[in-house]
Amino acid sequence: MSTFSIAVIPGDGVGLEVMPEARKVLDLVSARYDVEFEHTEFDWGTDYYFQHGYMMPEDGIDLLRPFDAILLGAVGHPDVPDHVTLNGLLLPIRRSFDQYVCERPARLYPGVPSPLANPGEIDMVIVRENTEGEYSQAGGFVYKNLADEVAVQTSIFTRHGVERIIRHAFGLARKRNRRKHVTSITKSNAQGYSMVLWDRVFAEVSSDYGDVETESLLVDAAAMNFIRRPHTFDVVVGSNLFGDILSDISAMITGSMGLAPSSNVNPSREAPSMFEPVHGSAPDIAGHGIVNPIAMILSAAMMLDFLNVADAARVVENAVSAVLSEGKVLPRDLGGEASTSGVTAAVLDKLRQ
Ligand code: GGG
Repeated sequence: MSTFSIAVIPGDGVGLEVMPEARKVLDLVSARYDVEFEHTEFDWGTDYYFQHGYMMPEDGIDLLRPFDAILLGAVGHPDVPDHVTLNGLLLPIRRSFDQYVCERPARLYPGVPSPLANPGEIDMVIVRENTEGEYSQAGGFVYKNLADEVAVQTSIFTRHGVERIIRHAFGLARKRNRRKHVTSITKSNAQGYSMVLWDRVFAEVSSDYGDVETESLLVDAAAMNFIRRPHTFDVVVGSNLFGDILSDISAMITGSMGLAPSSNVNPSREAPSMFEPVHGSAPDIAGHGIVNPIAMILSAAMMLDFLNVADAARVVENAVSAVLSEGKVLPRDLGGEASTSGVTAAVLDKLRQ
């Protein structure tokens, strides 16, 4: 029996509702696959912020470091600016543990309607650089709150950071063995330094992967082509900001944000990796028991893959796929009426069959 220690941070809003659902699924598969999960729950987030003035304690990173993996629900609260919640919890974890790979798969499951008229088969993974770029938090204010105030926000792109994420994307295209195709996203026509470095590194790295086809797109063209020809994408690699924006599009064309999982991975495994749904805390629907738990459940499946319990990960994905294609128990974002726990119950039923 393998035992994995999991740090569980439900966070805010619907994060508190989807996390118990993912844990039900993990409990069921752990019995069948001879693995044990030792969950330790952390009450960090905006309630913690209201009590203590920060989203997680000062030694929060040290407390998380010994764990095998982190499961995160969502962060964000209407009464706290989003830059406070994001920079107080999510981003320090990604950076401190060098989780430089963010994978955001987008698959159009059979039976799930896409808002596109002719989507074809959509099965892509967005590989988002996750520790630098536009999210580097380098900058500051001058004359803050005065009439002449100035804000400077610097994007930092290092050759090391760009090369390692691009290499990861090529490795993933080989591993998926689907279309063996990598699309690189930049805006190098307008951003003549950082994105030109990215283009150069992409060209250099691609010469080491002669078996993988490549394409380079400006981010605006990529946004258009996600709508026009989504079936042509396989692995898409982009910067922190572009990866974030494009993964909202890829989630919506495959049915809903409620289906989009993600991983934040440190491939060296020298620090824990984190698994979270792409969606945020959704305060508009939080507390009603109607949020779709599938993005969180699929994020837990990505964690199973990372922990080398790949058979269990496939079984969970197949159970979700069966529920979606059957179409009898669907959450509201997919046009159904099932509750959060009702959707999970349907997934658990499939897992038991
Ligand atoms: N599920 C995590 C969450 O709450 N994400 C909200 C968000 O705004 N994330 C921004 C990002 O991933 O960069």
